[in-house]
This record gives sequence, C-alpha cells and structure tokens, in this order.
Amino acid sequence: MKCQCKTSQNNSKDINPREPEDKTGRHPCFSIEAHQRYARMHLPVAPVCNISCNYCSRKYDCVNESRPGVTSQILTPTQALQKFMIVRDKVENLSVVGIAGPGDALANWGKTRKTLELIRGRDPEVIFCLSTNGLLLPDYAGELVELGVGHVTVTVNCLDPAIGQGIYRYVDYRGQRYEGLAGAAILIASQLEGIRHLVRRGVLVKVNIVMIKGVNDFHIPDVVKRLKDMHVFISNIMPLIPARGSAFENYPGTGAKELNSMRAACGADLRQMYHCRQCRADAIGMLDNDRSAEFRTVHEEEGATGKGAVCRSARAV
Ligand code: CLF
Ligand code: SF4
Repeated sequence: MKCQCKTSQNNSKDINPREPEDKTGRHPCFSIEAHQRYARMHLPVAPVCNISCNYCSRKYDCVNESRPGVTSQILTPTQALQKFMIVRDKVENLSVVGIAGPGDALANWGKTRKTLELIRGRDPEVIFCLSTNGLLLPDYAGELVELGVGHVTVTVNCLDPAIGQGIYRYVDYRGQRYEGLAGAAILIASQLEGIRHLVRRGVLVKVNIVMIKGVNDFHIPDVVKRLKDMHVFISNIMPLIPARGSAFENYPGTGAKELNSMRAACGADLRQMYHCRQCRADAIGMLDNDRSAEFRTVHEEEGATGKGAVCRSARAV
C-alpha cells in the first residue's frame, strides 16, 4: 500500500512534540492529521509471545525487507533508553514511544515495564503507546494506566471462539497450553475484559483486526459494532499478508479494494484508520518515512542481540 501523502520531516520545524497539549492530536496512528506532522519510535524489547496466530511466522531479519513485526535487534530496557535518547535528539518531531513486539508487549511485562519506567524518568511528556494481543490485559491494565500509557492497541480478530479456533493455533495461559475453541475463548474473553478496564480508566483503545478472507471477513462488521458499544476509539482493519512459513502462507491476501470497502462499511459505526503502514517492531520516524535504518547500528556494536534475533511477521500491531 503506497502512501499518497506529500509530507516530509521538514514540516515539523515549528512544532514541539513534547509540549503538553492534546496527546491524541500528537499521535500519528490515532490521528490522521498527526501522521503528517509527528513521528513515533518502536522499541523492540519484547521478543516472546504467548499465543500463536496462524498469520505469524518467526523469521530471521533481512535488511531489505520491511514487514510488520520484524526487527533487526532486540533491546534490553537500558539499551532501549539509550536508543530513545539518541533518537529523541535527532528526530525532532518524535511524539510517541511504542512497544510493539516483535512478540507481545505484555508477555514480556518485566522488560516492557522497565523500559517505560526508564524513559518516563527522562521524559515526562513523550506519549506512551503499546500494542498487545490482549491475553494479559486484565492482569496489567491497571499498571499500564499507572505508568502513563494512554494509548493501547489490542488485536481482536473475532468475538466467536468458533471463528477464533481457525485463527489461533494455541494460547499459553497461566502455565497451560490451550488449543482450538478453549484457547480462542480464553483469548477473546481476556481481550474484552482488558479493553473494558482500559476504557473505564480513560485509556484510548484502538483495535486492530486482520481481515482474512473466508475466515473472519464476514464477521468483522459485528466485531466493530461491539467495539463501538465498548467505546473503543478507532478500529484498524488490516489486510492479511500471507507470510512465508506461516499457516496462512497460501491464503489469499486481502486486496486494497475489499479492505477499503470493509472499512467504509464499518465506518458507519466507528472511526476507521486508513493510514496504517503495518510497521516494523523497530520502526522510527513518520509513518510514511521510516528512519529505523539510520539508528540500527547503535546497539549492534554494544552487544545487543543483533541481526538474527527472532522476529515475527504479519503481526497486527
Ligand atoms: Fe506503534 Fe501501534 Fe502505537 Fe502506532 S504503530 S504501537 S499504535 S505507535 Fe500505527 Fe504502525 Fe499501523 Fe501500528 S502505523 S502498524 S497502527
Ligand atoms: Fe504473537 Fe503477534 Fe505473532 Fe500473534 S502476530 S503470534 S500476537 S507476535
């Protein structure tokens, strides 16, 4: 999906992304206007995942590819802070720090929390954002609020475990692995409970939905209606990218036309995101101008996991 915007980093000279104003107005994913003015950075501190989505594949990184969830390196919280300080100095319109994998932010809670604490200690204004599959949201929603995470994305592909069993291979929960209906039911119940908790506490919630032809596409309008009733802020219906090596590798991808017509139909119920770029777990910059390559060597020289770290593809941030 090629962006048509004519924006560049240069139009950021007159803004201070760290001024305390309307935070959502400075969040490039939650606000269409903000995506033309502000930058975000992802810190890849969360390598592990606690579920297995059929559209996800663990691949080694390739410097030539830019796929969702992929990262060139995994950072420790201390390295993440160092990278943030470097990027903050160089990307003057940086407004958001997000944790978006390459696994699940909450499945790596110790590292995620430490990273947020370290950064907050150095920057009281930067907006915190986080994406998760939602399995552990009921456990950590309260702490997220206390840490000042005001924007959270949860990937909710369906509300019906019968559909979910075709999307999730397994769910690891409280020390046990669940497959099929049981796993999907646990995941969906956790997602909904977690979203309710966040909304009650004033967190803006975005829901990502991966549109998979013949699997959940017919069900998406019902999902969006339910999200509206739960006061979710925006939904982001994303195309399936059939990742090599994933269970869905031979499934048809979702075309732009059918994707946008689904978004338009669902737009009658809930605000829709049209400008998602399905970015990497180490993305840096404006959504249409990824600058992660500029900063990639920063920690490779200092002993971070480096190239070859486990990464995920086709994930839904
Ligand atoms: Fe990152 Fe996601 Fe926060 Fe944005 S991305 S954690 S909400 S700061 Fe944005 Fe990237 Fe799309 Fe995600 S364009 S994949 S929606
Ligand atoms: Fe985990 Fe995300 Fe991969 Fe799903 S897509 S298995 S939530 S890393």
